[in-house]
Amino acid sequence: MAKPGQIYPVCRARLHVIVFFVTSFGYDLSLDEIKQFRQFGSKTPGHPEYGHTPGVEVTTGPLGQGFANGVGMALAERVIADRFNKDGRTIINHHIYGLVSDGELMEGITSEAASFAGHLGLSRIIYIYDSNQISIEGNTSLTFTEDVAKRFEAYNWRVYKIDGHDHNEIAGAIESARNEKEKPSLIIARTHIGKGSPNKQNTASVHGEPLGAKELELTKENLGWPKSPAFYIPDEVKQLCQTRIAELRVEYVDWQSLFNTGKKKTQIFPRYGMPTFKKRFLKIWNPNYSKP
Ligand SMILES: Cc1ncc(C[n+]2csc(CCOP(=O)(O)OP(=O)(O)O)c2C)c(N)n1
Ligand SMILES: [Mg+2]
Repeated sequence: MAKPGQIYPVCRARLHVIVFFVTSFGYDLSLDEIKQFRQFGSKTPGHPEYGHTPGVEVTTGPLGQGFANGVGMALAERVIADRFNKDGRTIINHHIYGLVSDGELMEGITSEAASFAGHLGLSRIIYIYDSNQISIEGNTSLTFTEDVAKRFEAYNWRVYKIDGHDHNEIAGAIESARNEKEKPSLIIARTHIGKGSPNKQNTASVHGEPLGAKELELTKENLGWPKSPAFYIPDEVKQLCQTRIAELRVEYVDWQSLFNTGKKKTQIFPRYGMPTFKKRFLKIWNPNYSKP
């Protein structure tokens, strides 16, 4: 899962955590890439790229684009499931998770994509709205006072409201959303940007500026974290990742054998055959694509 709308405004600390997860799950992406954050040609760009960063299908930059990408991915899940899940084999069966922000929900593209997802009832979508009520210019009360829950209910979405810092509430809402069969889900999580920072919590400066050495120290003190190293990941988190990787390895092997069983029987993209489909599709998607 990545923040769909934008990778670039993610502050360095959060990006560090995302890169940690991507590297932990076996992708070839080092922490040094953070130093190239938002640089043209780097592996952590601030603009849309496809298949560029290991472990990341698409990067974005424009707010709302990731929200819409996720809707496309959810549509693909249903279309492909319809074609592949034959003869009692369920080989396509996944959810699309996303973290979306105030800025994203302000964008027009989000409304269009949300309306379409609600119309089709793409219930595999589970988006968590990081409702910190702070955007780049300050408090969202400056420009954004609509009732997001009512808007999404009107689009035919299931809406939940939770405290975004309460782990049990997060887990409970995700569980309910996973059981939802008719509508996409939006979990509105009330959060506080820069939580724990004594002087900067709930301020717009946390959005893009580093906290600064002094405030970082105060924040860590306040949270009861060690002051060094600067980028610190608790052992429990590392352990959790290791356990999950082991579980996913087993799931992956099981999935491969399910996929390979009866592969010949399942006609993939019967109109064109997969190679032709790929060739045509990739030509449109990437003009430099040259493989036959
Ligand atoms: C279409 C578009 N317009 C403007 C921007 C510039 N921009 C980057 S982040 C941001 C808003 C940040 O606030 P929010 O989305 O609430 O993120 P948070 O800081 O709360 O994580 C804006 C306006 C952009 N990236 N894309
Ligand atoms: Mg915000």
